[in-house]
Amino acid sequence: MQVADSVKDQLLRHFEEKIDKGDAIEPRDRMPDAYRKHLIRQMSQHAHSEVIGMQPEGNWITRAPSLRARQILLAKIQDEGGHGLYLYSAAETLGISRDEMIKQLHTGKAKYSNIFNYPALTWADIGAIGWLVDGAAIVNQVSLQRTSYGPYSRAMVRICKEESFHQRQGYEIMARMMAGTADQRAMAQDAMNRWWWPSLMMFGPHDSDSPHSGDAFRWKIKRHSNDELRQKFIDKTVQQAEVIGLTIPDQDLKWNEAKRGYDHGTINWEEFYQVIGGNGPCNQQRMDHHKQVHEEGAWVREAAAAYAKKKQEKLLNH
Ligand code: BYC
Repeated sequence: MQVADSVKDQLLRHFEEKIDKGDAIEPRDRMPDAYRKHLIRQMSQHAHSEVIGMQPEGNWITRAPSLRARQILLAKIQDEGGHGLYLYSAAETLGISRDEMIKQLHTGKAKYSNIFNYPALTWADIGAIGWLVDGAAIVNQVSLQRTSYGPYSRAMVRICKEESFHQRQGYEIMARMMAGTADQRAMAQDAMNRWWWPSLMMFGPHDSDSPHSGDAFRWKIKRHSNDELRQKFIDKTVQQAEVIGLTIPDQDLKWNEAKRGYDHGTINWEEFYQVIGGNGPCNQQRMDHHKQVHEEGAWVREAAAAYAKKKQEKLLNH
């Protein structure tokens, strides 16, 4: 028993040394169970967000205002599906199956980003999603490129390259609308007003109210705090809004020379907890749609699994 304990201690020390040195943890490395669970929670939620995030945008494919806009939107949505797949695969290296992750999503055990529970009401919303939502996601994901778990960090490198194109796609839509008619400008400002605050919530609760941050920093899963990343996003986005003439819907937003960043108004955390607790405007619709499509796609998964099995049998028989 003592011998077993000392081997366990040694393995744990080895894990901690790797973390301290800044080395990546790889799937075959010994890791504490809590580290594994923490990553499964975060990575599966991240994957679910990418896939559920296809819904509000998918709603606009047939209504995009030009063929060019439609092609770009279609490519962007396909990218999001791909991001979900990289992340599910990366999470599977931690010993959880994709089926189990989907089950956790369907039973409400696993969350997905608050932001995708809001409706995309106009074409300007597609601009706001690309510019603000992907813009917020990039700030978070650039930081996650240096997260301690190797497969997660490598997935982030590829995802960030694609997200920066998405952010520009959204900004281009907003810039064009702001250069258009009074109605188009009003539509862009209305989308800005509705998406700004939920985008700030994407970074999670304030550091003082973030229960997972302690472990996340200790294990170098997080490299920057929720508030640090939110601040970074606000500082870069305010300037982009000014350039195209959009107003940030926050009367308390003002430059703070001492911190060389913007101070902002109070975030409505009551709304955030309602939305992530299942009571946002579109939670029911998003989950119903995901469940229905998952059921309808069962035959595709079965066919793919049968094909893979046959191929493996063939290889073994040769
Ligand atoms: N939404 O202790 P905390 C995209 C939960 S998709 C919902 O700070 P943590 C795109 C949190 O899970 C990109 N829930 O947690 C796709 C926890 O509850 P649980 C999405 C949230 O993990 C398609 C509780 O609040 N990006 O870009 O240290 C089209 C306490 O929070 C949220 C990611 O997923 C939220 N926003 O920090 C367009 C990034 N925030 O789990 C675009 C990866 C917090 O105990 N995730 N909660 O039930 C992360 O970086 C971190 O998990 C977070 C939260 C910063 C989000």
